Amino acid sequence: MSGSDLVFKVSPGGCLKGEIRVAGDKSISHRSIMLGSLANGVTEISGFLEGEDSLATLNAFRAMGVKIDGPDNGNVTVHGVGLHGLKAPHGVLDLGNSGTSMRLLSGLLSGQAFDVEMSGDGSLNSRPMKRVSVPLGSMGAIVEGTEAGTPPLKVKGGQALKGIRYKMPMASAQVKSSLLLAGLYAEGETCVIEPAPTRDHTERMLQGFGYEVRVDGRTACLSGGGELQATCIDVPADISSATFFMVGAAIAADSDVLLLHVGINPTRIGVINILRLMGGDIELQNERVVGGEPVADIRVRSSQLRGIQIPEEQVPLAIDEFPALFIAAACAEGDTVLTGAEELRVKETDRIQVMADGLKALGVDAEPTADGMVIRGGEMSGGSVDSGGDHRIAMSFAMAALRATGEVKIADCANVNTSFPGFVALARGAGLQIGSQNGE
Ligand code: SPQ
Repeated sequence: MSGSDLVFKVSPGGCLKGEIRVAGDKSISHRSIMLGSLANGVTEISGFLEGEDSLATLNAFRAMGVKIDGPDNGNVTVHGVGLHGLKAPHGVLDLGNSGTSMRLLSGLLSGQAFDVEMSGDGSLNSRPMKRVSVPLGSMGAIVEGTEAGTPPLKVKGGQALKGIRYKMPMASAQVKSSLLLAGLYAEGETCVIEPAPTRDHTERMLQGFGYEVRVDGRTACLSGGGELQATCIDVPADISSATFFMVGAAIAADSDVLLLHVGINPTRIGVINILRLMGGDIELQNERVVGGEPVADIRVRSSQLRGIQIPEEQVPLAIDEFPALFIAAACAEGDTVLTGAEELRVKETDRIQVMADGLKALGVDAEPTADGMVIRGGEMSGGSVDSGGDHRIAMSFAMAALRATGEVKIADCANVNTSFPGFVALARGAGLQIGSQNGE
C-alpha cells in the first residue's frame, strides 16, 4: 500500500486507561541485528520491533549472507558471521524509510571488502548523508551520494581505514554510531566527541558484546581490531512509542495508564523531564536494569499542563518526541517555546513545518521558527491534517483528538508501521476512538 492510502479518523474526546506494552525499541532493535551479525556465535534477541525500519536492517543483513531466524513474536536468532564474514549483496540494499539503517550501515560497510549501494523511499532519499560521508572520508572510506549529499549511497569496499578523533558539529547518535562502527575496522583509535549527550545504545551494546568502548564525558573511543562475542538481548519497549500514550494520558481528563517495561536510558528521557516541567503527573515504578539498559513501568495520569520554555539541553534527549510534545503544548495553559531544535527539520519530514501546519489546521496558534516553535495553548478544533508520511506526526495527531472538539482526520498514515505496528489496536484498546481506512 502506498503511504498516502491510509487515513486515520479519530473521534473527539475520551480518555486512556489500562496497562499497555508498546512496541520494542527501534534504535536498540536495529543495533541488535547489526552487532549480532558481526559477532562470533549465536545471538538471541527478544522484544525485537517487527516494524518496517528494523526489518529493513534485518533484511539487509540477510542479503549479506547472515542467517537470521524469525522474527517470531519478537524473538530473533542471529547466527553471527564475525566482523569479516559478511558477503556482497546481489542488488541494492533497500532501507525503506529508515535513516538509522542507512547512516549506521554507511560506517559499518565502509570496513568491508566489497562494494554496496543503499537506497530508500522518497523521504530517506532526501535526507542529508554528508554528516556521515564526510567524516567517514577522513577515515579513508569512500561513501558517495548525489551532488546534494543525499542517497542513493555507494560505499566502496576494500579501503584501509584509520581511526580519527572527530568533533561532531551536531548532536547525532547516528553520526556517532556510524563512526564507531567504522572504527571497528580501523587501524588505531576512533574517538567521537558530541556537543551534547545523545542516545548511547551503540556504546552500551558494544560493551554487552564484549567490545571495549571508552567513554569519558562526551567522548566515546574504541580501537579497531577486536572481536564481538554473541550475547542475549532483551529489547525494552520504546520510550518514543510510549510517548504517544504518555501525552495522551496527560492531556485527556480521567486518564490513568501504566506503560510496561519501557526503556528509560538517561539519554532518552527528555520527554519525561519536559512533561514533568509542564506539570505532568508521571511516576516511574519497578525500575530495573535489563541487559545493560535501564527499564521501568511508567504511570501517567491526567493533569493540567502549563506552557514552558523548553530547556535546550533536553532537546537531544527528546528529539523524536517533539511531534507529541507539540500536542501537549497545544493543550497547556500559556505559551510553550522550543529553540535549539533545527535537527527536527531533517527527520522523516520537516517536523517543525509539518506539525505547525497540522496544528494550525486544528485552530492552534503555532508559529514555526528556524530552530523550533512557539505554541499558545488553548482549544483545539477537529479538522483534517496531513502527516506527510511521517509516523510520529500521524500518531501525535491521533492523540490530539482526545482534546479536540471535533473529529481529527489524518492523511498518509501507513508509515506508522515503520516504528509502531499495532498502534491502532493498542490505542483503541486504551480508549482512543480511532479507526483507520484506505483513503482517497
Ligand atoms: O531512523 P530514523 O528514520 O532517522 O528515525 C528517527 C525517528 O523518529 O524514528 C528520526 F527521524 O529516529 C532517530 C533519532 O532521531 C533514531 C536514532 C538512532 O537510532 O540512532 C537517532 C536519532 O537521530 P539523530 O540524527 O539525532 O542521530
